[in-house]
Amino acid sequence: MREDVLGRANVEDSPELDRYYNELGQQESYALWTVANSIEPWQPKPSSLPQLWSYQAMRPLVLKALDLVSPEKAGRRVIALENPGRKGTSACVGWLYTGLQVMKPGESASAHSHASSALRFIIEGKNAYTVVDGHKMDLNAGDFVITPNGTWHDHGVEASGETTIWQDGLDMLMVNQLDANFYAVHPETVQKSNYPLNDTAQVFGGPGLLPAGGEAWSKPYSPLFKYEWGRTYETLTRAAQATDGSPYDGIMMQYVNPATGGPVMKTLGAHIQLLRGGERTKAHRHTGSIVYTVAKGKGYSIIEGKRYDWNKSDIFVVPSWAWHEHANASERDDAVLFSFSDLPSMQALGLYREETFADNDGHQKLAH
Ligand code: GTQ
Repeated sequence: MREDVLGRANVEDSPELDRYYNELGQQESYALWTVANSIEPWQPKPSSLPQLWSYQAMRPLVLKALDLVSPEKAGRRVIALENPGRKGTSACVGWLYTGLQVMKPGESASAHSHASSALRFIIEGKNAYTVVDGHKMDLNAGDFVITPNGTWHDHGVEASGETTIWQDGLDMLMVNQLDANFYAVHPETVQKSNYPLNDTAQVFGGPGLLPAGGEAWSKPYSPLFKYEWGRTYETLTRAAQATDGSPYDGIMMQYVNPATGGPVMKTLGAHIQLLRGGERTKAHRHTGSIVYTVAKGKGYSIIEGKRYDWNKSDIFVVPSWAWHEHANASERDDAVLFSFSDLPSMQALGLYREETFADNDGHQKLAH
């Protein structure tokens, strides 16, 4: 890819150069100028495409897996979402992975750990649970839970519960890119739960309150593990009574590690945002890839000039540096978007950048 710009590679081909490139190839080397303009783009050029997965279309396919494979055989019974621009990479956007895991009452999936970090957002069901390093939590629709880097985790649905579908989000593809992943199977299939049910949420989940003194937390991830939907939604609606939030994000909250105020895990973060009735945000773009799940309501997002209409539990992705803006389709009811992202990685590595859309009162023109 030649570019006729001073400071960029612009070397014309010739038979002599072709012979030279062949010689270099034989020594496992190459001339930088043949690839420089591609490997040093002027700005991020994600091959991931914006994409929306309709829950209405995915749900029956996910439920079908219940009759086709057992969690014992599958390890995890998950239908994963792959970006159409990234076939073969297992990525839903950037180096993020997401999938819909389904379990019947009484089923469980065995305990393991990995160097990658995972999170889950419960889409539907009742009385599911996860055990993270011996801490057992019950999970219901709208709950958000983390299983950080290196922690043992297993999960299932209580016999008294209902078939549960949750969304898994992992950084494993990014960790694999860095050749840093490890995986281990727990010596016992199911971890013993050593603590009272929901203990970390009980101890660390107070509103603006943390245990004084003794119970300090020094691990590099949130001690809270679980963020319950009821309190999360209440927090959003209370904030909406007192602030207009951001013109780009509406009323947006970050799930944080209460011990630091920072993201829940080092690599992956998560947000929840409320769009009030009739609200339409302005467009912005930033580095970092985002996976959105519609937690409540209906609306649409415009991503790189194309409109994506969404309904409850739909999942859609915004690639890095893609313009995006959101709208609530209802004038009366609020809409809520859950999202997870690699923003903590971007920030930690000093790669975060953001830009607002200046023209047209902050709104993209729809491409036809
Ligand atoms: O539960 O840790 O969807 O390791 C994919 C890989 C979930 C998990 C997935 C995993 C997990």
